Amino acid sequence: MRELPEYFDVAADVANALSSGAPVVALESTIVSHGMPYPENLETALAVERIVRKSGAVPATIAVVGGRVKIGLSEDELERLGRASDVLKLSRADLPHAVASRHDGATTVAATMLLADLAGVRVFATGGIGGVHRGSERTLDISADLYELARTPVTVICAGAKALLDLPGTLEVLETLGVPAIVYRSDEFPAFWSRESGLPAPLRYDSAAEIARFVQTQRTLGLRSGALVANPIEAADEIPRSEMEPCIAAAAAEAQEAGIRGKAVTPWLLERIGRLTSGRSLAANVALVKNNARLAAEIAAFMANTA
Ligand code: PSU
Ligand code: MN
Repeated sequence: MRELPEYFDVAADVANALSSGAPVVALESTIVSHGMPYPENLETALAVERIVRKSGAVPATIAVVGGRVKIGLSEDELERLGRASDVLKLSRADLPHAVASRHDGATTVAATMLLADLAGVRVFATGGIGGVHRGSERTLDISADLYELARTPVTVICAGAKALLDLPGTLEVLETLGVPAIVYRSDEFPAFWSRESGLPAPLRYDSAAEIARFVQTQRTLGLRSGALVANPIEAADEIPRSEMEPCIAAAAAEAQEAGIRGKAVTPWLLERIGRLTSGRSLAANVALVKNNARLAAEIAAFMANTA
């Protein structure tokens, strides 16, 4: 394992797996503190860790607790992040503040990638990445997740970008930044709660082995960027696009009306859409994260074999 700053705590099972070359899957914590209500957030986080283990990899949920960077969280720490309302939402820009001022902070996709890379974890499962917000021509709100994917060599397994975003714009920016967007077993880029977005898959692979080989080739080409793997939600769990779209439009209009800005936008919209769908969007969100954890563990196993 690499030399890490004093304020890093790497869980024993994660450290063992990393030093023996066994597969590890990073998991984020913003989805716990800001993406889902309690207790569903905690139940989901624990269930996702179990799925990663059952699929043959070691889970490493990443967060900042009392200013210490945790690569792998205890159940008590997960509970603390799931219950508290004063947990910071940490992207790349906020990370040093949380550490230096000894705060609790949940890491977004961007911050989780950055910390996973420092610790030597190369595969990361989440729900949906941040992206280009609708109306970005006015607000310039584009998630730091996209820029992180461009510069940090971690493979991120998600269910697409959250459909409340501008999906064509998000794919354009990924292409501009040189981030490969691979869709697993579909010709269409998925829209988080829905399998379809109407947008073609930039790249398609049908097996974890092929994805591992792609990432290996990125490295031998000297590319230091990450890769995005979009794993469509299972048909049985999805909410069709036609049903989601009116809820998303209503929530987005209300957010604008209420003057919601910056970091608050994504958590606010997720909560509002949860209410508008009477909890169905939350159930779909839970299902897709579990689905991503399984695929991530499989990819991590192939990557460990070719390390
Ligand atoms: N995926 C989910 N729920 C979430 C998020 C992703 O299913 O809450 C979080 C991720 O942490 C992602 C963040 O990085 O939302 C994006 O926030 P923003 O748009 O402010 O960059
Ligand atoms: Mn933003």
